[in-house]
Amino acid sequence: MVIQRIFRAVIMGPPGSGKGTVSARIAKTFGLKHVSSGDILRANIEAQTELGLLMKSCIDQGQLAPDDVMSRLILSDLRAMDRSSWLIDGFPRTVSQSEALDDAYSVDTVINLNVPFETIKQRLSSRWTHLLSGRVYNVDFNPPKVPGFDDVTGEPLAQRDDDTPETVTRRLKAYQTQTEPVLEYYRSKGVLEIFSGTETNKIWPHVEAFLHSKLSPIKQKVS
Ligand code: G5P
Ligand code: MG
Repeated sequence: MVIQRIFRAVIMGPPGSGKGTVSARIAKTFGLKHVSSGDILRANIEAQTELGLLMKSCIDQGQLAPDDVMSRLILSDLRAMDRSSWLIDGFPRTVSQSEALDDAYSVDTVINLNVPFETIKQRLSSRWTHLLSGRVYNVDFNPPKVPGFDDVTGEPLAQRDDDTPETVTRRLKAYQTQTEPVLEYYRSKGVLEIFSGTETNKIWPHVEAFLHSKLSPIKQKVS
């Protein structure tokens, strides 16, 4: 079965709340294209592009990249997939970015993962990432088949430079001051759906059931 009409969604939540993990499940189950602003920035850093070199110190320090840079970057990616249904992860992150997105597209739903900060701090210290693809692992939750190596490419995994405890604290602060107001923005538009919990495997069935009410799945349920 295919999705009948174009569906545009945003996934929000604090750093480490499971946006990437849940997005991968949504993409697999419902066929939405997953656009992750952080993955795009890290791929640019890995490839040492001009953008990557400019944004690296900002990201490593746990600060947000400038609104105009981010809005241009993501909107140009979205324009290239005008006929697809998509799910954006990590954008918008400020009210100004939300307005830029709104000017170009109408968002059908905003999924917010509401996970306590204490849970997040524990998770991020044990996250390992395949930086080029954005695939994430966790030594306790979803370890790679071979420790230290990506399941798909066999390439080595790395810890993100912004996953140190000090930088995680700064990222959580930036989330509270700059990103939480975006939740109110979407609540007032009537498109915000909140999913609370401390375990992705318990949150996921609720997200999946909610999306089932709006979309046709393309595949069997993921475990
Ligand atoms: P990112 O890349 O968007 P964040 O900080 O928003 O980064 P992050 O860290 O990528 O979010 P996530 O995607 O929400 O986290 O979470 P995840 O990776 O799926 O899960 C976190 C860990 O927990 C993983 O190891 C996972 O396996 C594990 N896990 C998941 N569920 C469970 C569970 O139930 N139990 C356990 N034990 N573990 C679990 O942005 C990075 C930077 O880029 C810039 C900013 O500088 C930002 O800080 N940036 C922007 N700047 C301005 N505007 C924007 N729009 C920007 N977008 C990015
Ligand atoms: Mg992520």
